Amino acid sequence: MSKNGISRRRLLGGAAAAAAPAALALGGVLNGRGAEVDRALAGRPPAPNGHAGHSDFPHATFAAGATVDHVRNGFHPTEILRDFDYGTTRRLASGRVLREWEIVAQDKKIEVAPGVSYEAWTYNNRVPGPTLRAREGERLRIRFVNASEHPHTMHFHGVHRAGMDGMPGIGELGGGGQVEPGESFAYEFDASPFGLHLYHCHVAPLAAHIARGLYGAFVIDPRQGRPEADEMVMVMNGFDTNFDLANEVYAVNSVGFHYVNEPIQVERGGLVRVYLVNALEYDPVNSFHLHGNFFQHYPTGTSLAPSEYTDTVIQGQGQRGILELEFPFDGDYMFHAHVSEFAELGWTGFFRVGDPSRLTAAAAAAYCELPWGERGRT
Ligand SMILES: [Cu+2]
Repeated sequence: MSKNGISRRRLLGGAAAAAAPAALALGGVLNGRGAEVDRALAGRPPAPNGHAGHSDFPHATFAAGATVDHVRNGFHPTEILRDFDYGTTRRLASGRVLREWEIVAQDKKIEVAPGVSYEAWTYNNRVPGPTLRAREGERLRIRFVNASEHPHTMHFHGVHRAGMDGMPGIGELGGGGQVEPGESFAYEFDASPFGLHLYHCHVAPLAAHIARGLYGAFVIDPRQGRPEADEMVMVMNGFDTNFDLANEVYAVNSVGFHYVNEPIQVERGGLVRVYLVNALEYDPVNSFHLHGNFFQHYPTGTSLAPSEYTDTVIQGQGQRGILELEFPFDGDYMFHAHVSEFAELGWTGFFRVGDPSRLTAAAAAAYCELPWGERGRT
């Protein structure tokens, strides 16, 4: 509940029961909870048929045509998607590979929806932090510099000694506990097990430190590698823009509706691999649902055999999985949280398969179907 006693969840539920126009409902819901979000949503006009309207607009976003200032943010979700940070490597006398990174924590204001800013805490000036990628069995060294105003750590998921766990109070004698502003520490451990993991700050209050943006994906490739694919990272996150312990904006890679404005271009028939991580705080469950297709799901990426062929995965906080799929047909295919409330507050995107300008009329008619039953770009 927020200070004024209005819960977004309750209002959304009430709005749904009354079949109120979603755009109006969202505007009303967010009144008093986030004036900036309310203004951003004001670009979505109501439609006469009672659905969230956008008849003049090809897609539903916070504000038609508006985007955040990616340059000022210093990162771009379309680039983050395929940006894997391999660090630098050198061979040790033993013949093993030592892989190293430097990660700096800094405070930084970012724009998470048009006109909606957030006082983030960042790893290397971006949210999510860099996607660190290594190979099973390598020696990893991550030099962490805390240039923030607050104490932080880097807590890696994986197998390592307690002193390297990034936990305040544990390993303090070795300097591996809480890293105060101006301090630094080098985490060092072996890359194990292979799979899709994450790292995040572990300073209390934990939810607040994570929610501010201190998290990132951590990929350990199996020794033998995985089949060649168009690989991308999706870190599901959210932003509590008024600090009432509930999120106002939901996203993949931080900017609400970014992949609606800039669909993810992929090749028809090519293997696509998605590294999907749930870094959401304040909501216990997140999910990923794909339209018009199914994917193989490798939970935590720790097995080379998929566990399920599906179109929806559910992830609790900190869970992650690898999705593999091919698109057999050209067109735009939506993906979104199947928690509909999240989808309507930013967690919605599209894959764009092939060249839309070459779509047939029939394909174009089905092109870009929106979750509330309307169609764009027909
Ligand atoms: Cu922290």
